[in-house]
Amino acid sequence: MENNDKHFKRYTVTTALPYANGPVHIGHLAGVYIPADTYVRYLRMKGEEVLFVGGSDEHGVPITIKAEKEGCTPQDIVDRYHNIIKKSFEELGISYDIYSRTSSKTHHETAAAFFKKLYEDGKFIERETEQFFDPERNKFLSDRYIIGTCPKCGNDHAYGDQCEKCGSSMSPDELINPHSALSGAQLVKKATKHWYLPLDQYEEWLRDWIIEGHKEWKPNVYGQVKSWLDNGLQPRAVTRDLDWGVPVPLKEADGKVLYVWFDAPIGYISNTIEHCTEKGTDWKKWWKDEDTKLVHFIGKDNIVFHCIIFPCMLKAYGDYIVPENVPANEFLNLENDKISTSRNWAVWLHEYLEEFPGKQDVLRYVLTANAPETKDNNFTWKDYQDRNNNELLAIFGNFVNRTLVLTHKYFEGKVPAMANLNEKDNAAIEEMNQYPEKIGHLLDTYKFREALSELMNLARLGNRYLTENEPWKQFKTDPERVKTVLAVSLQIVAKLAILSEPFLPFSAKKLQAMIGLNVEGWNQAKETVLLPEGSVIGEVELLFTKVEDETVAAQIKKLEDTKKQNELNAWAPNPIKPNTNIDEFGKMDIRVGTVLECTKVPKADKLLQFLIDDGMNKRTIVSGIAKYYPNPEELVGKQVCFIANFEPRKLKGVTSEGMILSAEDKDGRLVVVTPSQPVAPGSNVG
Ligand code: B3M
Ligand code: ZN
Repeated sequence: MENNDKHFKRYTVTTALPYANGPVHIGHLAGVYIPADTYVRYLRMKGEEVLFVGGSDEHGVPITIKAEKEGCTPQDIVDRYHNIIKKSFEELGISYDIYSRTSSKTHHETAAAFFKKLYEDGKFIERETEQFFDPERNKFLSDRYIIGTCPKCGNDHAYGDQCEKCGSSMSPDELINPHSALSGAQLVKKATKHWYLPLDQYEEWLRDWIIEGHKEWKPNVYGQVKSWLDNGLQPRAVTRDLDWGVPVPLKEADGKVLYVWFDAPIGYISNTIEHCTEKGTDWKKWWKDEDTKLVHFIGKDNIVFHCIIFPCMLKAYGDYIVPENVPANEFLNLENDKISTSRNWAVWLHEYLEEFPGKQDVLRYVLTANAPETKDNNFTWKDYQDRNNNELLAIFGNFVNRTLVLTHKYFEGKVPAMANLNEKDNAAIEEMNQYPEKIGHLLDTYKFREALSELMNLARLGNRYLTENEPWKQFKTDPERVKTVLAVSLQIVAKLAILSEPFLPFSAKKLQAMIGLNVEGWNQAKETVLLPEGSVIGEVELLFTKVEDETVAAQIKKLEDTKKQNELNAWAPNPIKPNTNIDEFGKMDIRVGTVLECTKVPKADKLLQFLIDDGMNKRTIVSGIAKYYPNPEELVGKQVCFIANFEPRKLKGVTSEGMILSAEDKDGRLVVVTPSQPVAPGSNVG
């Protein structure tokens, strides 16, 4: 069981290293970064020694694909997004001790040395396999660079690992006519050696450590690890034939790099080394001391890497500690649709910070209150507005503001003595004193949503107590009573100022300054009197402001525009037909005609009947575009292009002499083709 009673001397807390091929979005924040920061801030307030490590994951094929697409280098890509990510984390108050990156020299050295030690200790299996090779680019290709025809659905642009059209996952060997996405060349198979970590050899140890030893882990994590073990583990390749990554430190491994999921978790260690080197402190105590509690914050798609593969690497190495807990969250959806970087279906952190200045805590609050802790959850802008207006503003902000304003109004901002307490006062005091313990225990056990809800219950207690005692009605008749009520309320405000800091750091600091509270730590909140008689309350500012309907509407429109843009991007014109030639084309007699009449064909909701002046005669042509021209008379007088020598045919009793040319838009809408300027009816189109 987690050693809740074992007091660890220090904590190493890590967060999944986001791929530096795009910015971070609310799904990342809700899943990983906000709960981790809340946990770390709480630990620090308890006086614990904590190292909070983050960084960018800068290797892997998605980055090289993006670089190919943009015609730049992978380093350009990671430099761009590493800086965007790092800056936006800082602005949201994610309080890392270090946020570094895996393209750093320290990381390359650390990861290479880690591999070398396992290699020299004989921990790897070496295997030679046949892989697809691009003879034109003279390089092996990873699955994403191999394209071919999907054997399941015939999609001729399926990738070596997955067909995005039918969703089947596959190996490149299953693709029909596999060829290179880079050069288009037919691929050849070539032998190549790779090094494998024999995960199967660690099954018993993993079972003992996790299945027996950590039954307290979150069910979604524990369950996934158990099913991986029940299915049996296979040796896992830890090297790749790629040129972007940490080079494999072996002479025989030219042109090979460490598999990104081998090097990335070592990034936690190399970033620690980088930090401690800078500070002149010992890094090993954070990773090689049993008195250190290691906690990984990740999303559910990273469970196998953090609960099986990386621990096996650490175990194989020998003297590393392994995580005490991995409280992985599930996924957050956006407006009931999966968040997607490629479809730009996201609320990007850097854009939010720009569009909602000063509202970092609102986002932290909403994403904690709505966190996908046990199941996937959904973010909507309406919920964002409601939680801000009906919870932060109406409960927390309103209680604080009324208490402070009334203290200024009746007592010149001086805190009255907490005296003449009646039964109800004592009940409120007893209840308020329970919250530090209650919230602390929930945070210790990674229940952030529940912890935040208890914080709001403390604010509700304050609101209820103030409203029930109505000091604004009693000041004239019983000022002593008002002194007591405000004194008690001010102690609740002070508790909120301390206990809210892990969740709402910006508002907490602002409130602490307003009430002149010097926060010494979490346990200080257990004291009944935090603001003694005579302390002075400073100038009162609003902690939260209303989120207006227009603000939410603008964000929803932004998403709708994204959806429309995606449909446009997703739509591709039909493939060009086989070549024709001038002779073939010459058989078509295409003319311009002027519309004399245009009416619906009776009992045929799709058909319009045109009377066309073709420069020689008047001819009737029927066309299936009625759905797109609800007021067909609007076409009278316009000029259209039509095929004059099209075989006449009877449609719904009307003889049609020709075909009117229409363009079919991406959503199937038909639009008649007209000359850009008026020409004589009968003019040839060529
Ligand atoms: N770069 C991010 C992800 O899978 C991955 C995490 C690495 S943590 C060492 O979303
Ligand atoms: Zn398919």
